[in-house]
Order: sequence, then structure tokens, then C-alpha cells
Amino acid sequence: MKDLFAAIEKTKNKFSLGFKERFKGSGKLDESPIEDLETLLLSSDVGVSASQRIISDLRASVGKDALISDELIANELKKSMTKLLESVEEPLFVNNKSPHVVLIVGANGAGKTTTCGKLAKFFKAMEKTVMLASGDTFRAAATDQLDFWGEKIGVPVVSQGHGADSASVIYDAFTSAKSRNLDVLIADTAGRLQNKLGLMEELKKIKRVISKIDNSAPHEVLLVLDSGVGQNAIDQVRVFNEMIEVSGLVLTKLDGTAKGGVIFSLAHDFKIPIRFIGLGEKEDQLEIFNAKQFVEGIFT
Ligand SMILES: Nc1nc2c(ncn2[C@@H]2O[C@H](COP(=O)(O)OP(=O)(O)OP(=O)(O)O)[C@@H](O)[C@H]2O)c(=O)[nH]1
Ligand SMILES: [Mg+2]
Repeated sequence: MKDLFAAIEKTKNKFSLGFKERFKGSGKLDESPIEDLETLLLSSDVGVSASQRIISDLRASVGKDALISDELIANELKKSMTKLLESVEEPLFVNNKSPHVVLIVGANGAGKTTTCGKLAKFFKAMEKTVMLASGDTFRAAATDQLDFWGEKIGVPVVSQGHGADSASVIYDAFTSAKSRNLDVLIADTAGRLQNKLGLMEELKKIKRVISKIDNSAPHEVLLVLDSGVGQNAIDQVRVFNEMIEVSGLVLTKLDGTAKGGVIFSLAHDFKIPIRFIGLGEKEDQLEIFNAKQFVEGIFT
């Protein structure tokens, strides 16, 4: 939790310090403080509809005529923000699919390959057997990067190198992981959003090809989002959801941004489970998303 608090400090400073400055002592929660609160939420990347939801919850629990303290407002605000995030707090469980196929998708540089490495470590620590598949055959150095993670974590990596067919790499890895009875297959992909049509075809083909082995695969499509892009993350979810049905989100780089408030927008607009958050570049800087802790982190 200490890591989380340290990592989301920039988001906290943006939101919580502004809050403390505006809400001092006691007063009525009438229009003027509500407007200030709305501005503060918007400037913290919480987004219009999520801000309105949080405020209407707050209004309902506080009432506008009562004289209330700053502490009470903070507590009620925390409750309403936590409620929103709890609606998407649903950890990723891998069951006995042998293997459970986790497909990693996302825009360029979002942190996909790093998240593959971190997830391999996470599942290994849970005593699961893991394999990585290098489905990013587009970028020349992608396979080397995944090999590095495989070696570091101590898990096998299946690859065919630059220019190979992504679906065929993942198909081969799936066959191999299945024959070895492994628990989890984590497949990296390329993030060429600038070639949307090409990417869409590639992702659809991956899905089609691996569902020939097991028609319930992929069992999880994890969309990796860089939280530093703020409200643009909303567009990215829309685009990827059109290409391939996204079943979970990972929000990376919360450590480098003041735009972590976008998480409330994502929770409100999509209701897609937020599985993990990334708090740094190292392999152990991935945490299971916990709504209560996150909200504590931006208020503490
Ligand atoms: N600070 C921080 N850096 C991160 C985090 N996750 C990834 N990174 C860094 O972000 C950069 C891009 O990460 P990659 O994992 O290569 O991203 P990618 O989505 O695979 O990129 P492409 O394959 O080029 O599309 C690297 O320098 C990572 O170390 C995080 O949670 N926090
Ligand atoms: Mg990559």
C-alpha cells in the first residue's frame, strides 16, 4: 500500500490539495462549493459524467442545507468515489483452462510488453506455470524485449521473430502450452493504432485462430492503458472494444502522472473490470486494483 500511495502522489496532489484548500472548516454544501468541486474533479481528469455521478451521490448523502464540516464532506466524497470504483473492482482469476489465455492489447507504448513480464511474475508467485508468446511481430526489438522478461522471470517465451504472422506465433504457443499442461499463456501484441485497419484484422485473426483450439479462448483480453494520456484513454477503450471485446483493463504509469483521475471516468463509462494498476517499470510494480486503497491514496 505504501507503494501505491507513493506512486499516485501526483494525482493526489492535484486533487486532494485542491480539495483541502477549498473546503476548510464548515459550511453548507450549496451551489458554490459544488461548482468548485466539479471544477476540481474535471481538472483532475475525472471526466464530466463520472464527476456528475460522484456529486449527485454526495448531494444525496449530505443534503444542501445542513451545516457540515470539511471532514464530513471528505468522508462522504470518499464513499461516493469508492462506490464508483468498486463497481469495476473484479480481480482476474485464472482457472483450470489449461492454459488460461490472456491476450494483451493496447496502443503503442502503453506498457503492454512490460505488463506481460509483470503478469508472468505475478502468476508465477501464485505457483502457476506460465508461458509468454511474442505476438508483436511488427516492431523489430519486441521479441528481444519479451525474451529479456522471460529470462528475468524464468518463464519460457515462444517467438518467431520480426515479420512473422502474429496469429501463428500465438497459435503455436497455445499448442505448446497446452501440450505442456501449463496454467497461463500471456500473449503480447503490437500496438499500431496508426494502422487501425491492419491492427483490427490482426486482432480478429488472432481470436479466430486460437478459438480453433479452444472456442472459449482467449479467456481474457486485457487492454493496457497509459494513465498519462488522461481522457484519451476513453477513446482508446472505445477503439479497442470495437476491434476485439475487451474483458479487463490495466492502468499503467500511475507513478508518472497527475491524470490518474481518469480511472473514475473509465469505471463510470464502461463498467469493464479494472484488473491491475502499474506503478513503475520494475517487475513487482503491478498491483491488483483495489478501489478503497486507491481512493485512500488520493486523499491521504
Ligand atoms: N513509470 C512507469 N513506466 C512504465 C510502466 N509500465 C511500462 N512502463 C514503461 O513504458 C515504456 C513502454 O513500455 P512497453 O512495455 O515497451 O510498452 P508497449 O505497449 O509494449 O510498447 P510497444 O510495443 O512499442 O507498443 C517502457 O519504458 C516501460 O518501462 C509503469 O507502470 N510505470
Ligand atoms: Mg511492446
